Amino acid sequence: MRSRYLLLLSLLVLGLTAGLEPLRAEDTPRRQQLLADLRRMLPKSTPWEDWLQRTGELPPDFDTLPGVAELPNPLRFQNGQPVKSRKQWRQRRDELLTLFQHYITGTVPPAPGNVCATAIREHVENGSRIRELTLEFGPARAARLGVELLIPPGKGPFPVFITQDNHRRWALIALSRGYVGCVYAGADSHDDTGAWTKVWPDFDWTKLTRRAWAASRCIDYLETLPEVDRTRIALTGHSRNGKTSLIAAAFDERIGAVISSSSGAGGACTWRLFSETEFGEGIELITRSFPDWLHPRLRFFVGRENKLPIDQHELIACIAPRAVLISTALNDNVESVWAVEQTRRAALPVFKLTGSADNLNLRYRHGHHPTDAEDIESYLDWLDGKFGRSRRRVADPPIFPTYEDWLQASGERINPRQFPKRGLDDLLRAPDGAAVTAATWPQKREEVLDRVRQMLGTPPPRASDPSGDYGAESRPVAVLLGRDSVPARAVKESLSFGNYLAGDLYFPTNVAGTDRKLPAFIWLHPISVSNGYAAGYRRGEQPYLALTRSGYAVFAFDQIGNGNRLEEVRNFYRRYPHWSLLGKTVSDVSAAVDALSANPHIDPAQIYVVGYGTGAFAALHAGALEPRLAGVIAVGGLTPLRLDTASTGTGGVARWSRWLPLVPRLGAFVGEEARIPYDVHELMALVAPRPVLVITPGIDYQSTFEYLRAAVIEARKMFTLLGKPEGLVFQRTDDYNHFSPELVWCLCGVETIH
Ligand code: GTR
Repeated sequence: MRSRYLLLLSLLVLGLTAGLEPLRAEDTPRRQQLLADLRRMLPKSTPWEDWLQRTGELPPDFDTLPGVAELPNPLRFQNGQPVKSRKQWRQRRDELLTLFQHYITGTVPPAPGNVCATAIREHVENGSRIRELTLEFGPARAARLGVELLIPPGKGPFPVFITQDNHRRWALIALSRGYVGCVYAGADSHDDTGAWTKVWPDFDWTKLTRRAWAASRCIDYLETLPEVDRTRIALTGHSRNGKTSLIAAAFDERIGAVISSSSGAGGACTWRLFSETEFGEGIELITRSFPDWLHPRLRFFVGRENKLPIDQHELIACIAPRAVLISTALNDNVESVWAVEQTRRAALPVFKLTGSADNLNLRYRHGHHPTDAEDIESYLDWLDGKFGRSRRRVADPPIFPTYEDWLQASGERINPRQFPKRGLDDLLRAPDGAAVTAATWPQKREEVLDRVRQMLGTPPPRASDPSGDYGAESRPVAVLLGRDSVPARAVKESLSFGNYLAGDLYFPTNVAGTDRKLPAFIWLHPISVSNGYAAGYRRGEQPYLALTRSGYAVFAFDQIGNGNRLEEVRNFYRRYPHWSLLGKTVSDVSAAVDALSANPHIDPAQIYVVGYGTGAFAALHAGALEPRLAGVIAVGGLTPLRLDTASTGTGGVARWSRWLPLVPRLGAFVGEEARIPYDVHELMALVAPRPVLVITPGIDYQSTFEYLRAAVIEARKMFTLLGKPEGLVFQRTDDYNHFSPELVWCLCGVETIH
């Protein structure tokens, strides 16, 4: 361990580390410009400004860093070479830990080697020994750490359950289960690690990293005790302490098992898949709200998560072959079930390579962020299994179906070669090659619609429903999902619509009791697993509330796989193997139109759909397929499908099909994108002449601006043909990809994009 730290350190000092961006003087003006842009886009963070000032650091020259939208393969060195053996994995692990220190955790000192216990006080309670002590270590033994041990009756050796100060009651449960509980002062409630920055001034480790390093110092001491079984040392912590625990386990191989309890962003959720785009905490929020938790350098990557040379699944991979339990609450805004399942999927190859495929487990609990005694008992059940104390295996299967699950459930094998190659230029050509006219468009339109429907799959029979109270979201569920309160001047009407779905209609108060009919928006949220239509994390007002305040009716519901409908996704493809999740969402939008059209406060001729991220993709499909929608607003994340090849760096059509099988049939066209039967410009044209507003953020790695512009230009030809050239509006924001408060205001007509 110690020698590893020294190795990492010397690599850093010598600047030989692979993958760190080269510093070239000629790039400086560009990097200064990048910083100026970031400063303009990001909300102010004084600690970050201070750090910039102090260090003179500039963002990396992003053009020199490869863009990887999907979770990077941990079994590939920075230089692109594959990791083929366990021995090579050891080298790769060193490389990863060095990169983590650079971008996330800061640098850590070598193990001090001189840990000793002082001020030991011990008493006995019901046969258990309660020992309080102070560890001293480091240069001149200047660093101190308060520790409490809860030692079961008997001689041992006992397995150990280490946790941070505020989880002392967890350690009591561990004691009851025959573990030595070790509680250390590395939490907000009691933190001895803050003073260490002065003891080791040459290291830029962050708060969570110091606390992680503190767990290792506990182990230095524990290893000297005869009561301790040093082969069975576990560490756990919740939330911020869950992040700490993962960092500790990644760096310290003496930790045999780690439970990441709702660790979220900077823990078991990756920056790529739990960013503001997924209504997750993301880099901007976490580095501003908690500026000392993680390295300030991370903030350079806001909106450019694809450029981060590492991601959190690789921190977990560094723990292999040791055991990891990722414990997650289904509706906890701090985390996301889909994100942790992707983390597991991407880290698993390392566990397989190191012969421990069964050691990366998931555990789910219902509800929100807190845990209770049963959760901790079950963490111990899991530990007992991993430490050979019981034969029980505690692990939950994933909830989200994968592309492979769909292949299996549907039995479909699509041969993309049977589909003709198409560009973006066939919109105005009839099947016989003739130019499409306004008169022949209805016929061509049907043909295009058929191709869209074919990809979304076969919908089951559907009948309409005017909506009603029975089945509406109850208040406890609304509280759980963070949408129980409504601002002044707005009212909320919860109702059940369509196939027994819960939706909420928000009105400005001044419409109640009048016969005014309002225009309405149907709000389509992005991937937002924990909280559905209400963003779990965001800066500023919830979009649906801002729209309501500006005078619109807004209808919001959770799309399948999100919020109150998270678990509905689990068996979807077993139930409807030839349909699609996106097809289901489009059908739910139609059901929402049924409900809104029957509502006395709504003008049925003015029902619009507004979507962000995956919601924007869904909104365009809904606009194309549901003629009663009056128009579409689509924000962020769009690239024409046929041009979205591996070279765009967006993640390609795999992100609609393989990461999350929204349209699984698209998955067959990965590598054969030119043969995809329909495309984004056709969806826009299908909405014409009804208005379409496409907004693309200036920094959006899931969207290729030039390609999207080409699609808009093509689609606009149809708007022109139908006499409404102004019906298709394309705007680019001077911002990174998030649904910012400023953007919402702009949609409301309050401010325009600068
Ligand atoms: C939140 C923070 C999360 C999580 C949590 C906690 O405020 O945004 O990342 O760590 O605190 O520690 O309880």
